[in-house]
Amino acid sequence: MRKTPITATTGALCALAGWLALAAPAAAAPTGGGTDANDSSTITVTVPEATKVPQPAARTGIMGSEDGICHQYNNGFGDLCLWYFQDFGGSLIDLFIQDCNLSDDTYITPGGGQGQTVANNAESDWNYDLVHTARLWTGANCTGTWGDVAPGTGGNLSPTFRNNVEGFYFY
Ligand SMILES: [Ca+2]
Ligand SMILES: [Ca+2]
Repeated sequence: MRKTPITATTGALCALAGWLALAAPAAAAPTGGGTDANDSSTITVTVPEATKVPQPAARTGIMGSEDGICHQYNNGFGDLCLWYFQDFGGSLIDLFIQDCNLSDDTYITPGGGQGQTVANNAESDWNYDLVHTARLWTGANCTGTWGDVAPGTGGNLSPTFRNNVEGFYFY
């Protein structure tokens, strides 16, 4: 089942300072096997620019996570943002802390899908972390099939993962 795609060329997805023009094909999967979580198509829409802030230094606590803003910290750490629709469309959730159970999380920002459960409901993603890869899983508790989103990349989730991500962690 796919949600109805929308065109995502305008409109504030959240309170972001600006836009970063990135025509971003999915990067190759890192070494060590596995698959890329995103499809291979080139996305021509812009991805929201990260809100850059000078903290925190470690991925501990919950500062800046799930506040509706895609953060990137000055040490290169950042949120994994997931969108309800393809092409970074609809409501998003920003996740700074790994979460292998997205069934108790809901989309935050105004837009299509706001308030909906995140698990099995994401169609696009961007890893704002420039240091760590985000590994997405199709099953609860980070089980099933995994796919990676390399640092500073994202796009539309491939058919394997579209509306089929239940958890993730950074590594
Ligand atoms: Ca955030
Ligand atoms: Ca959760």
